[in-house]
Amino acid sequence: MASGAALTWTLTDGVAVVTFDLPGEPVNKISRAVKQDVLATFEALERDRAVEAVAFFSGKPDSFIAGADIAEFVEIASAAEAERLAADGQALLERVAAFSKPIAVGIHGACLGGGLEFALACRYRVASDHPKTQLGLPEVQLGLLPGAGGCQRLPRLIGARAALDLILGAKVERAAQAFRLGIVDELVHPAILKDITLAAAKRMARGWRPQRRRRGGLLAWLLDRNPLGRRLVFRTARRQVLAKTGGNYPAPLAALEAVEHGLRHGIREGLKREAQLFGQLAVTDVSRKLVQIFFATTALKKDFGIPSPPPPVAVSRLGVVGAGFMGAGIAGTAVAQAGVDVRLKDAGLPQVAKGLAAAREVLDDRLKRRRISPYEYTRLVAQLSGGESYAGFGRAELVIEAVFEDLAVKQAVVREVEGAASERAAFASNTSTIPIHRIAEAARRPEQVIGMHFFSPVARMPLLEVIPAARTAPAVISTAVAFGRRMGKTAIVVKDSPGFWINRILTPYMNEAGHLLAAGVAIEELDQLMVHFGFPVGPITLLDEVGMDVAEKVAGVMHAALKAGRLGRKAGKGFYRYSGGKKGGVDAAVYELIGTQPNGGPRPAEVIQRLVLVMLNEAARAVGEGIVRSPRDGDIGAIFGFGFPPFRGGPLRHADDLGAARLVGELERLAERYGARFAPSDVLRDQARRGTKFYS
Ligand code: T1G
Repeated sequence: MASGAALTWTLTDGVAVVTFDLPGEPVNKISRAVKQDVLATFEALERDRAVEAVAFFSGKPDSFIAGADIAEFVEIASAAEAERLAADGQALLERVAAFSKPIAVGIHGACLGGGLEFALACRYRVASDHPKTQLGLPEVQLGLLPGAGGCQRLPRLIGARAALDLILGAKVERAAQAFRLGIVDELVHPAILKDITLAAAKRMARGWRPQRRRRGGLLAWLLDRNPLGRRLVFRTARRQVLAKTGGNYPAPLAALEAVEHGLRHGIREGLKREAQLFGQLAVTDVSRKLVQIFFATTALKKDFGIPSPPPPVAVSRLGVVGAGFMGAGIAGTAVAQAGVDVRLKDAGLPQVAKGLAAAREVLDDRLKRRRISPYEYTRLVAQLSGGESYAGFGRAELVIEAVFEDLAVKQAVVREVEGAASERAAFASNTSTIPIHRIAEAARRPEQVIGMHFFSPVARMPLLEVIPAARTAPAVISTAVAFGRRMGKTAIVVKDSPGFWINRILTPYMNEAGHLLAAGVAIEELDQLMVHFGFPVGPITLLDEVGMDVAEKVAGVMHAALKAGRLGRKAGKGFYRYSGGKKGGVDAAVYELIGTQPNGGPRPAEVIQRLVLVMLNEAARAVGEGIVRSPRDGDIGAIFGFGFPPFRGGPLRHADDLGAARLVGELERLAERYGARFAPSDVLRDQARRGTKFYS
C-alpha cells in the first residue's frame, strides 16, 4: 500500500487501484497540496513496472471530486497568480492525459469542476447510476471558467454545442444524462462500479481501445464539426449569454472565448487562452462576490438559526392544508424533493383534485427534464393523496397551512389541525405577512407553531423564511429548517415581525415603483432599468407575478389596479397583458386606471437610485432590529428570495460597496425632495459616523 496524504493505492492483477480520500474533509477538492500528491502518486505508478493500468476512485461515500479548492481562490492576489494556478492544474491533467499506462476512473457522487476535468483527462469513465452522481463544470456560477482544460477537452468529447450548453449554463447533469451526452462511457449500478472500472482498466492494459460513437448525426456534423457551423453556434451562444446576463457576468463570455479559441487554434493555444482568461476572471469583483455566496450557502446548510439546536424530528409524512397555488406547490415539491408522503386537504373535493393535479405537475416536470426516472415518478405520485377531511393527518410529523391570508381563517385551521394531528406534530404557517405569534394565540400548543414562508413558484424559488414566534420550541425550529432543506430550499431563520425579511425590504421598493409610476415613468422603462441593474425582472413585472392581492400592501396607486381585478399573471391581466399564460406588452389602459401618464418622470439614474436606496435603507433598518441574524442571512435571503443581483453580493454587501457616508448623503438629498420615506436609517447614520460596514 503506497500513499501520499490524500491518495493511496494497492495493486490488483497489474492494476493500481488508486483511492482519493482527503483526510478530515467531507468532500475531495483539489488544492495545491493535493496537486503535489497526485503528481507524486503518478510518478510512483509510472516507475512501478508491476503497474500495467490504473483504476481511480474516490474514498468518499457520496462525492467523487468537488473540483478545485475554492478557498484557495479567495487568497489570490493577482491575475497572473490565478493564471499560474490554472496553468499548474492544466499541466497536472496533461500529465494524466499523457500517462503511459491507461487510466479508468470510477465515478460515484459529485464530479464537478476540476473533478470532471480530471476525469476527462483519463482514458475511460464509468459512472454509477445513482441520484448522488452528478457531473458538471459549474465554474461560471463562481464567476470563473473551467480552467484546467475543461474548455478544451469537453467540446472535443461531446461537441461544441453540448459542451457550451453545459459550461455556459453551469449545468450539473445526472449520470444517466451524462452517459447520453457521451461524457461517461458506461453507466452501472453502484454495487459493480469498482468491478466494471477495474475490468475496463485491465482490458485497456491488454490493448483494448474505447470506441466512442459519433453523436448527433447530420446536425452535429453541420454545426459542431465544421468551422462555418461552429461560427454560427458561437454567435448564437454569445447572443444568448448577453441576453441572459445583461453583460453583468463576464465568465460565460470568457468561457465561450476559451472554447472557440481552442477549437480554432488547437488545444495548446486553447489551454493558454483558457488560463489567461481564468486569471482575469479570478480577480474580478463579480467572482469574489459569487465565491462569497458559495461559502455563505454552504455555511447556511449547517446552520439551524439557533445556538445548540436540538435534533430535528424526521418527517416522513407531511400534511398540507389549502390546495391553492402555494399549497399545491408545497405538496408537489415535498414529494419530489424530500420524498415524503403528502396528504393535501381543502374545503371541497374539486379544490383537492385541482391541487393534487397541480402538485403532480411538479413531478411531471421533473420526469420531463429527466431529473427522476419513470420508476421514481410512479413511486412518488403514489405518495401524494388528498381529501376534504383531516383523515391521514394523525401520522403527520409536520403540517403546513397555505390557506387564505386571513388571521381568523388561519387561527381556525390551527384549532382544527390540533384536533386531528398528534400532540408532537409541528404546525407551520406559510403566511407572508401575518405575525406568527398572532396565529399561535389560537393554539393549545403554541410551542409547536412556527412560520415557514415559501416563495412562488415553490418548486423553483430556492428560499425559505423560517419564522419562530416567541414561544416556538427549539426542536420545532430545527425540524422546520431541516425539512425545508430536504425540500431543496436554503433556509434563513428570521424574526417574527411584519413582513419578516423579504417583504419587509421588498415593500418600500414596490412602493417607490408606485411613486415613480405616478411621477410619469413608463412601466416598461421602470422594469428595464431594474433588469439592467441586475434583477431578473423589474418591480412591475414582479407585482404581476406575485399578484396584486398578495402584494396589496404596496403603494396607493397600485390599489386602483387591484380594485379593477388586475391581479396580475394569474388573472390574465395586470400591468402587462397575458394570453395563454404568456406575458405581452404593457396594457396601456392601466395608466388611466392608476391616474397617471408615462410622460417621462425622473432621469434613469435617479429612478434606479430611488428604488435601490429605499431598499438598502430599509434593509439596514431591519438588520438594526435583528430581523435577520447576520448580514449573510440577509444577503442570501434577498438573492434567493427575489433575485437581488448576485454579482452585487446582496443588498448589504452592496451597501458596504457604496459606503454608508455616501448612502446617507444621497438619502438625505432624496428625503429633502421626496419626503421622509428616504430619511436615512439610524444604522446607516451610525455606520457613516463610525466608518463601519455590515461585513468587517
Ligand atoms: N472547494 C472548497 N470547499 C468545498 C468545495 C470546493 N470545490 N466543494 C465543497 N466544499 C466544502 C463546502 O464549503 C463545505 O465546507 C463542505 O465542503 C461540504 O460541502 C480549475 C476552477 C460538492 C455538491 O463549484 O457544489 O474546479 O462548510 O455542504 O451539500 O476548473 O459542495 O463543511 O466547511 O456543500 O453534500 C468547481 C462546489 C470548483 C462545486 C457537495 N466546483 N461544491 O454538496 O456539501 S472551481 C464546484 C458543491 C474549479 C477548475 C475550477 C457542493 C457539493 P464546510 P456542502 P453537499
